[in-house]
Amino acid sequence: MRFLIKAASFIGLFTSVLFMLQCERIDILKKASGSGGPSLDVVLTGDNYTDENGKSVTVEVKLSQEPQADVTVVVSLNSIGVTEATISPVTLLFTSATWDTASIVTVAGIDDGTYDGNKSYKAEFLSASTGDSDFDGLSNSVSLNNYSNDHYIFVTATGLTANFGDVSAADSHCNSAANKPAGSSEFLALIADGTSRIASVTASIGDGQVGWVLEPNARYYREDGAFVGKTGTNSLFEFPLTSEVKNTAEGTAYPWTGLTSGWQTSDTDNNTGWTGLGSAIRGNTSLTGATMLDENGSNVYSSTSAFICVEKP
Ligand SMILES: [Ca+2]
Ligand SMILES: [Ca+2]
Repeated sequence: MRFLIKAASFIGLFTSVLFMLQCERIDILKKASGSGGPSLDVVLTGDNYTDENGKSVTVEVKLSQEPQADVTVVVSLNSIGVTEATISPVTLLFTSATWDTASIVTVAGIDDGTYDGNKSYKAEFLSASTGDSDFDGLSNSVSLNNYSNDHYIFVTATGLTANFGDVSAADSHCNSAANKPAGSSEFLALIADGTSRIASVTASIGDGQVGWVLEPNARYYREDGAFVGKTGTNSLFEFPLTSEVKNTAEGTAYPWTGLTSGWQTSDTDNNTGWTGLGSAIRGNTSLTGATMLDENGSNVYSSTSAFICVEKP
């Protein structure tokens, strides 16, 4: 009798050990079916940046292995990202039939209307509400940049006579200006010379541009934060500007432009390269209409005058 009880206990123990080993084996098989175990696979297709004009990118998301139950993935942006972009859709569902079919997530930059520069942000992916514990809490992310469409614009506090030589000398004057906005990058002078810097051949169209200094679909700001105006797809300001280039405390400045109010290169003598001893066209930075480009008219070359300077991207 005692032998029979011992035998039964032994068989029971043996069955339990066998069951445990079998469970372990199933678990090992399950984890080994993917190359590195369960994970969220995310692949960024194309560029790794959006921009404030709405450029979008797509991310392909799928699971690394078949789940035992449906897996929901929550899609979001990090705290900087929510101010810089939109993301869609915000949830993804993977089943045993769709786990290896990539779901497409679209991220698009948004225009925040402030001078804030380029921003780094993340698109984040987190599995939740899964019926398969192996897929609970898996996360992944993609790093992106949102390129700004905003730039500084200012008028130099000092000037040059109109025989300063060429457009690069005017650019240098912008970049060495004591009143250049702090923390900004490189500036170009908003002038035309008819050869290396042309804004428009036909009035107000923006055709035939050469080395032109304004960006398309961009916003320009004064250092005091005032929004001066935006450009269209033709890289020309949409008039009237919201604010004058120079703030009222700075007073009026008449910068060399070499432009007509239609952005064409002025045919006044000095605009053939900014080397002559004749006269050249000046604008008026206190105006917001198209005449801000040429309102002060033709002035003798020796009138020391400022430049309007615009920031490169
Ligand atoms: Ca921004
Ligand atoms: Ca911005």
